[in-house]
Amino acid sequence: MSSKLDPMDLYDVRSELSEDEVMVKDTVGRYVDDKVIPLMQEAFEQHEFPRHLIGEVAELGLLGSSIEGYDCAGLNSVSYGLICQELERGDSGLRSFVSVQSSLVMFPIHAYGSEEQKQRWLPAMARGEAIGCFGLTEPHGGSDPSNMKTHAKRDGDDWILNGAKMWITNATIADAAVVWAKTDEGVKGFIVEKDMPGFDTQEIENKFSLRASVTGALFFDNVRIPEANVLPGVSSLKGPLSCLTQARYGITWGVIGAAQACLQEVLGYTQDRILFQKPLANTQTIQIRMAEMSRKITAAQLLSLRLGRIKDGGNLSPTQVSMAKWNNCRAALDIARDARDILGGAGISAEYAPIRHMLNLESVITYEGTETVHQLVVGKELTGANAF
Ligand code: TGC
Ligand code: FAD
Repeated sequence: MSSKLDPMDLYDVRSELSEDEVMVKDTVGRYVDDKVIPLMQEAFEQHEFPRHLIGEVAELGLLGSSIEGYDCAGLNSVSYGLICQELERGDSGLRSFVSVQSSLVMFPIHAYGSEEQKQRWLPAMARGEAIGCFGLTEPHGGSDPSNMKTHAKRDGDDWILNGAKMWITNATIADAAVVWAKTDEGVKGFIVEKDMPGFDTQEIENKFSLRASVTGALFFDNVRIPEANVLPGVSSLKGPLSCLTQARYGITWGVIGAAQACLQEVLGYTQDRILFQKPLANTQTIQIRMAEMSRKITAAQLLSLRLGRIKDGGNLSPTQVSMAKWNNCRAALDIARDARDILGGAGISAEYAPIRHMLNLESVITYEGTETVHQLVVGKELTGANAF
């Protein structure tokens, strides 16, 4: 049987995309094939984020791509999703960089910042000349940010910030950190600049996951922050949680790319691997396993596309994002683990993509709300009972 269906897109999701969306997908896809995939194995092995990619993704308009104005591309949500998908087909580390810069740093400055803050940071961040990070998680427990200890007190026209944040993407390379802290006036967002006295960062070494991404800790010891660096538009946990909704949405697409890279690898490998006088691809169990991968990818694609259309329609519920973040991360991680196994011994080598994606996805299923957090968000929606 010869099939005309695209093995990476069995339900022809591509035909549901507008011309502009197809152009975004193809442009980023070509970039990832040419410039990203060839260097990711080494970057992962070297435990290094390839920083020269920042200028390239900026040049392509991928930073803050959903923002209108401020030198940003003003693309719709489906396009942002497709960008995440194509980048993560290369590596979750690069997609993480773009997620954090776009959804967790530029989004809150755009949504809650003053005009002066927007003018100062957004164009520079879109060009990749200023890098941001997002500090919400603290060492004592990230799932429950309402229990944050980092706090700020007014002192004349300034604020004094104390505390620590942990597991922060881009921590040591950021020019500005959007840091969430408790105050007497509610949870507020502070733009902490890298040279402010009392602000320190430390890289987290020895990660076995997201090795091609910078992760670190932030420390605040009586950091004096001028009022001009406080986001005026929000004073509650809704501020940081609304940023998470943006980033989680992108992740639902991103992990599809990682899963596609794994399926692509085993589709090729099993054609060439001859065992018991026939290609591995001709055995029933291998076909069932790859069909399972395709089923999960297809379901994830349809979920994210529908989610993107809802988001572009302006009616997105965080619960819907939780469902897709949970489903798609679980699917991608299961696919990566199974692809690793189908490669046999070769599957433990970084020369093949699945083990790198598998290790990365262990972070992706944990950050931006663990699987359990998203299951309990859906559970709360269904029952009305808060089980956290
Ligand atoms: P809860 O009482 O439910 O809500 C407080 C207020 O916030 C609103 N809200 C949301 N708004 C927008 N989006 C969401 N996802 C929202 N979730 C809640 C809510 O309506 C309420 O508003 P209001 O007006 O009534 O005050 O808050 P809770 O404290 O009970 O928390 C609920 C829970 C557990 C779901 C939340 O704390 C949570 O999501 N925890 C997980 C934390 C998390 O995901 N952290 C991620 C850190 S950033 C990160 O991982 C970056 S990785 C980057 C990368 O490299 O890609
Ligand atoms: P915990 O909250 O301590 O959870 C531990 C376990 O308990 C988990 O399995 C969890 O599911 C489970 N659990 C929690 N609550 C319940 C419950 N009620 N019932 C049952 N089980 C429960 N954070 C940022 O702020 N900014 C970043 O840029 C950022 N980047 C990251 C990059 C990487 C590589 C990683 C690994 C993390 C990053 N994070 C970032 C942090 C991430 O969001 C947290 O790791 C995540 O939210 C989980 O928090 P935790 O690690 O403290 O685990």
